[in-house]
Amino acid sequence: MDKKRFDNIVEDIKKIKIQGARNVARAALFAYTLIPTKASVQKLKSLRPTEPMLEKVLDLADKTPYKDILEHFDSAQNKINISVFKLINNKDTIFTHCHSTNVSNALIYAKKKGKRFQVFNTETRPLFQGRKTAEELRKAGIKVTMFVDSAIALAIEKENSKDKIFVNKVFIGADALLPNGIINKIGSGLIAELAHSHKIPLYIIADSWKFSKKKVPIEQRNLNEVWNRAPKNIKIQNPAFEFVKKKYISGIVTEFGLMDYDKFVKKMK
Ligand code: RUB
Repeated sequence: MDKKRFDNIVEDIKKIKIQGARNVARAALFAYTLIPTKASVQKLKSLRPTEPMLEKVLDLADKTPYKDILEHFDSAQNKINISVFKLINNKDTIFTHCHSTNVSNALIYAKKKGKRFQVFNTETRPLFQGRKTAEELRKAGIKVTMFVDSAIALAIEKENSKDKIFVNKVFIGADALLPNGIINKIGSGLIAELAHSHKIPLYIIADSWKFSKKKVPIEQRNLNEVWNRAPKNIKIQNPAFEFVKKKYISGIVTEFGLMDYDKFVKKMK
């Protein structure tokens, strides 16, 4: 019974039914409680190689009570929500990419506490995590406009805006927080460069448990996600994530509040 539940979680993580650093770490931790062995830790860690938080949680799992780890996820999110609330102004248009629980929850909190803003987001090919974001935010009463990924420049560049609605903040999540920058969903690097060139501040919204001093590999995903049964002589690449240099990051919001990226790294070291 536990084996079946464990295997189902493994499959859901592999297929991105469970996605995002926080959800993956949480689900893997639960799976570990079903079969708490070293082999489980190895198996679970291998599912998403770009996830320091997954590693951290599984390393803690045999010496820290399950509920204490869960408590961290919630208390960090609550503190992040309060800092993001202060960062949002009425009438903001906030751009986001993919689906990040840290970002979505903070936006929903701000809306519930009375902030009036709208969100632009990307569909996020090939697996369309942007639809999940759009649905969650819409359900919470936030106005959402979704763009195809290749319209990123049009969505962000002021001179392209027909309706004179300008993105004035970019919020993205993170899979890994590294000394020189962050890793997040593929496309994040381009978004960061665009935001920088248009002087739109880019904020990283992430739990500090995603920090790592180690080299973090970029996960390459199954090519069928991009083109199922593609002709044999066409090469396809499907990198899941991308590095964003710290020079593009205006600030990072973690459970320690809003900080300059270098200050955050100093604190973590
Ligand atoms: C998800 C993604 C998210 C981060 C942060 O990628 O890049 O922005 O994981 O998410 P994928 P969270 O869908 O491939 O897992 O805030 O939920 O930890």
